[in-house]
Amino acid sequence: MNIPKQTWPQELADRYRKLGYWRGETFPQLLRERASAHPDRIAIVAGDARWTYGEFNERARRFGAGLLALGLAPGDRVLVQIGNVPEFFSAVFGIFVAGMIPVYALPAHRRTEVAHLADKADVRAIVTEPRIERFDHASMALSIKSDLPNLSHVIIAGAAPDGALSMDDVTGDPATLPTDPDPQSVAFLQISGGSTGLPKLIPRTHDDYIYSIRESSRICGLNGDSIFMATLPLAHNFTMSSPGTFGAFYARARVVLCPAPMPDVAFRLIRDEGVTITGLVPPLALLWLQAAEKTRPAIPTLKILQVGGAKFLPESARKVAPLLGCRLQQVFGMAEGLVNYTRPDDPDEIVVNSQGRPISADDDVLILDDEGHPVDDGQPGNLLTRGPYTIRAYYRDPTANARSFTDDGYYKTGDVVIRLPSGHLVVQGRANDQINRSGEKISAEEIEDLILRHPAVFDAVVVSIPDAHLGERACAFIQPKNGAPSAADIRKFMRGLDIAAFKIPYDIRFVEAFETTAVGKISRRHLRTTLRSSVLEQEQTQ
Ligand code: AMP
Ligand code: DBH
Repeated sequence: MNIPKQTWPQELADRYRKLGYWRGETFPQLLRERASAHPDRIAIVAGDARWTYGEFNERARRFGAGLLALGLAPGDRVLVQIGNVPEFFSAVFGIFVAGMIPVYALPAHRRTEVAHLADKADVRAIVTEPRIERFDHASMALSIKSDLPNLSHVIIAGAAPDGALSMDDVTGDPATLPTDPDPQSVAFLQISGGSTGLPKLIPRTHDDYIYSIRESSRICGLNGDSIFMATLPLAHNFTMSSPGTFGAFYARARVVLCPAPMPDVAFRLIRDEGVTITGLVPPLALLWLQAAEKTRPAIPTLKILQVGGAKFLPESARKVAPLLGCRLQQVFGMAEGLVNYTRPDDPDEIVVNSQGRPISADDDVLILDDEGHPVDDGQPGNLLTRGPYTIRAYYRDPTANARSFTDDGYYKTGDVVIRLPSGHLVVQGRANDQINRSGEKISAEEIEDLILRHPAVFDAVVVSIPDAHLGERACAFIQPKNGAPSAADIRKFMRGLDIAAFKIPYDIRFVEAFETTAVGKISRRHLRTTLRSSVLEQEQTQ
């Protein structure tokens, strides 16, 4: 029954409860209450499938009871790797009602990432689809299962190969389901892109996450008539919680699943389903704007287009209202907690130029220079934060915790921001070594470690470079040894490492040697800074 708890200091926990932030609500209760109050209201639309709140709850309960019937117990972790199909929700809420803890993997994750997450969270089962975008996820899950003795079941939303179970066959008697979990216990493990190593696990409690979705849906004006379209992957924290699908369920609204984020598909779905709000990463928002420049789409129901996950430049931000006929909302969030929104009644200049302000009056935001001194409004500094929905530690990761949290509980976001006098934040970039490729966070260190496995590589340094289409892209500098591999060799080798394809750098450059100091070794951060500047200078002179 090893249910992890996330701990804020007692006096803060008392304060958050007293102020009504934490209300003792849990995810099983959330779904049960909506299903009993509005059993026939449509909760989820996906293609021809329309699940009412009643049906959603029944499916989740049957699946949750099925997990118990397999011998899994409350507190067990279950990894979910499912694309934008409704089974994502019956799986996740089924795990919730069984008192178990979902661990989310992105569809793009491959064996290296999924095996790491499964091992780190010590999961008992993986729930996945047979294939997502032509990749055989079922076989991958079975192969991971053969390596992890505690991972006893692979469950497939769809037809199951030998050795796996079909989700439809994982059913049980809902009377066996446990009582609701402790609202302060961990509800699920979300994942972080991070700046070092493989993804880290983020323990979010019922109380803290439900506070963030409740306030997010209020800020975004969701109500029972709202129709939220999930355009980005469902497992992404933005799509899940800002206000996302969970915020929509909180507000008793409807969720429409978009099968592909391309403008033609999305515009048609917005029109056919009367979508009122959706969220995009900046490169997709640009694609929608380009399409709308050619042919103005007839999407009058769309009230809010949210853009977040990476910096949306003011030039593009300005075009949203005239071309799409809706209001822009900038969202700057992180799976670790803190989420900032521009508000519907903010002046246009703030909506275009800032990434929003925090959800809560109790979000403590510090903006510090490199020596740890607060900077004035208008000056860039490192963003640190703590508050009623920001974690105080990663799950089972003392090394990352020592690096990412201060002694007084602040999370060091790694973002460099400016605070405006109104409290809105303007994101300037990252202080640490992360590449934000279209909202997919890539750790420079992780890619370096992967490249270093190539037998002809002596050393590698990966830096982030601005990119017109992706926002940022990775550029890898490689110092070869014995022989001269080509960029194509390196990419082929990396594809063989079973990692998410978005991590393989296209831009690979070879160097004879890296700069060293008299002492012999130079800090990687310094090296990354100089290499990055050299690329920027080169690109400017071209
Ligand atoms: P993660 O910790 O993997 O959830 O990624 C969160 C990070 O994404 C933040 O710390 C920022 O670096 C980045 N991010 C999210 N939203 C925005 C935004 N609107 N503008 C700029 N960066 C963003
Ligand atoms: O990028 C993110 O992680 C993100 C962006 C917007 C996020 O977690 C969120 C909103 O909640």
